Amino acid sequence: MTNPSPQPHGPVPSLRQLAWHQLETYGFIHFTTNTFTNLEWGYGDEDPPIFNPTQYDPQQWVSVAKAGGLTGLILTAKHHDGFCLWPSRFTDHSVKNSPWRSGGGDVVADLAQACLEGGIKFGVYLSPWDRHHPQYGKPEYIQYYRNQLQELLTQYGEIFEVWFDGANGGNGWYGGANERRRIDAATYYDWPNTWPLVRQWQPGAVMFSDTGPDVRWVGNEQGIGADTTWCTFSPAGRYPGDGKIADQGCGHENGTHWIPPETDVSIRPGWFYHASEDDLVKTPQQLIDIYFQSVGRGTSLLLNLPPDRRGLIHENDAAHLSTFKRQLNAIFTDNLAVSAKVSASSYFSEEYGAGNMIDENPHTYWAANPTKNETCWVELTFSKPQRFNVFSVQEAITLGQTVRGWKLQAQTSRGDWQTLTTGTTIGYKRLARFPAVESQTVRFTITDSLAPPVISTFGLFDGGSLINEPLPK
Ligand code: FUL
Repeated sequence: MTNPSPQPHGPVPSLRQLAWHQLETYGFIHFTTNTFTNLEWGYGDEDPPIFNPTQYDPQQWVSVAKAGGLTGLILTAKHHDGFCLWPSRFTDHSVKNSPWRSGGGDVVADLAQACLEGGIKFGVYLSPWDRHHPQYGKPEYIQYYRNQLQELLTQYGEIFEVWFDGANGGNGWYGGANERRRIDAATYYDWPNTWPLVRQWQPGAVMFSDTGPDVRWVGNEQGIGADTTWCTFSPAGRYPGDGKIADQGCGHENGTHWIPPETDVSIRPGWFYHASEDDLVKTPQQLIDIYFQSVGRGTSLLLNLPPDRRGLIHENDAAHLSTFKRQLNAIFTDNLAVSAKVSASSYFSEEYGAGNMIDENPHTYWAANPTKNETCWVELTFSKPQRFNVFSVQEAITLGQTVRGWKLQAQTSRGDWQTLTTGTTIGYKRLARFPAVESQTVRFTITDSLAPPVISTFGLFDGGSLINEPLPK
């Protein structure tokens, strides 16, 4: 007989989603003819010879990403303009016809290799909308799209994420037709028959689109997760590009599926490189704010780093990103909570005691076992007062997501309780910043949850002056 264990509540993540959650912060690489034409959306009539980077170095992209703490890179193998960064067998509109490496280059292969060597994950973006292809909008194009997907997912090793963009702007070159083509985004791409192909070719990859099936769009490109974020989401009747974005960020409490949000944002105003934006690279402080508002709200962060015309990540981007990471390390290196004595309102059994939250093992967790109407809390007591201004907490999401409300309090020297910060959901991770306090006793209360809470990690940190006043909610 095995001992009873806490049971899951509602939808739970698949193994591929669990692995994806743990990546937390990874990067986007937007690179194509747009880099050379100074556009954000190429029309589809670009001449392949304009793609000609002079100091192209994907290993530099990987080193910059790693210095910024990014755990993977997703490459725009083909953006809306249809130009392919690999020598696809199904089109001539690719690096094959660029003077770069005399037509023998393959950016997908090079970046896949650089990521492998650098020990980070590699993913691909293949734009469904193709403004170059003559058959775009007709049934034949869907086979072309799947053929290309097959090339990308079978020729370049392990892929961690496949990114399906929901954008469909209408007009384009389309083989010289120069017209506006409308598609019915609900049916045209026939996603229900494409997704199983991805599963077959890359069983470990998560698929992103506005609505999943594995990861959903957060609903904005500013780097801001919703203050209340449910990983649960009900996708029925929705499709990528349907324009229903109001609840993308928050998801659905009691949603039918586990489809967590990903927050995508560029380090610059544009997704592609423009020299005019060299002085508009987000500052380390802006990146820290983005981190707290994305990863800190239970989403993953997909941060775009666009290579320039040399084929390098610009010095400003590299410098801001590495400073951001140094500052993040300075904030999060020393978890004060691990030295506390911890007690809890209740626990499921000894095996699931509150000590599991501070044992630095994300796989163990505290499971509360409240009697009806009893509030769940944990209390941390230190041998001497501690100064802190940052808090982190994670739910044991292998059992689902249940917390609807929480508060963090510190006992003052007068013995009363000061509320430092409150919130709603937790999910994979919740971070909060507040004006620094010094206290010897801290209480974390779960004020509301769908089922008895299960908490896997808990942290208190002194971020010093790196932590500004909290942003308005
Ligand atoms: C959008 C696209 O239209 C942008 O160009 C960019 O690729 C962004 C990540 O997704 O939908």
